[in-house]
Amino acid sequence: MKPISLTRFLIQEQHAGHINADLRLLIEVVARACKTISNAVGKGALGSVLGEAGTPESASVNIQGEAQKKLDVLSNEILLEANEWGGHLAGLASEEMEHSHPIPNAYPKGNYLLLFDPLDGSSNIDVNISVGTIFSVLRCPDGITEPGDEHFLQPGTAQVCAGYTTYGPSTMLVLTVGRGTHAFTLDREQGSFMLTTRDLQIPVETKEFAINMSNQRHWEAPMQRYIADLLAGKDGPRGKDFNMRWVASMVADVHRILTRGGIFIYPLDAKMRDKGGKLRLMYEANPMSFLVEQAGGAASTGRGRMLDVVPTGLHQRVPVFIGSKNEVNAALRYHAEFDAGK
Ligand code: AHM
Ligand code: MG
Repeated sequence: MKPISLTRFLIQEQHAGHINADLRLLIEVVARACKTISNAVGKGALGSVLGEAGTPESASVNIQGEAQKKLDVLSNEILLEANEWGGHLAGLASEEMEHSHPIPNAYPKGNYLLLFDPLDGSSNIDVNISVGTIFSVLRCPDGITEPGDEHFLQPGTAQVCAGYTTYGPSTMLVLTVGRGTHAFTLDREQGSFMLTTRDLQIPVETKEFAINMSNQRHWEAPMQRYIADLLAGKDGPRGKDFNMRWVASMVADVHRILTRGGIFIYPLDAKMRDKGGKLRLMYEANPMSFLVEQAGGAASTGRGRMLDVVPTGLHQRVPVFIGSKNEVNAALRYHAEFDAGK
């Protein structure tokens, strides 16, 4: 079969009436920006892009109090610059910016809002392990031409498109516009993303989990019990042996799950209880949940469907349980039983 480029795939989606021209342009622009980020990531030390942003005397810190890497800042600039002038957006928001960024009046404006984590898995940049970009697309509410933060606060069910790019041994773009989840691989010679898997399907059952075990002593009681039962293997209540993986790049962990199943968990723990969790709802949990649901998986906060969470802040954090449906549901049962006092 003739290979299908992202451009051709999107034109087919547009002709079928599934997306409009603006959304097609938006996705193409994000994909192009991701290719630029992929080039920067790929150069590594040769491109002088590794290490912390700022100076040794004054390190650069983002709004969430996290030290910024040079590549965090560069990737944010690449996405901002690429998306500002095309006429498809009303505003942007990013993990690296305190407030949303309305499209300047000098440029034409569109009806979409774009949110992104420009470089997810920052702790892996300097050690040459996969990192990625995550993005989510919402509609700008009717009649709003200069959106503020509050206009981005829509539940995940309102997303019209979500995706991520993983910068690993190959660069891949994984995308949904609400009609399945599809994977594209960057052909570096051609400079084009090519469709390599249509309709990814996450196996319903799994024997693999992903969690940062070093936080175990800080977890809530139902999490302690759930993971203890997984670790007990064949002889425990779950009756099977489980394997564990943790890349510490959500993009890479979720990509593995979209490919061969599994459950990814970043639960609430005592250290971050006040913040609500570690991962961010609007540009990490929601887009990943949309992609995973569209691939037949499930995504939850441990107590409810992720996509139903009504957001209260642009940088709001949530606990995340995402992946193979039966395993996500199993984890939910432990929480429900605990909450019911069992
Ligand atoms: P980042 O967006 O600042 O890179 O943080 C998010 C990352 C996720 O990709 C990953 O799952 C998690 O943080 C790893 O956290 P930890 O270092 O606590 O294991
Ligand atoms: Mg991130």
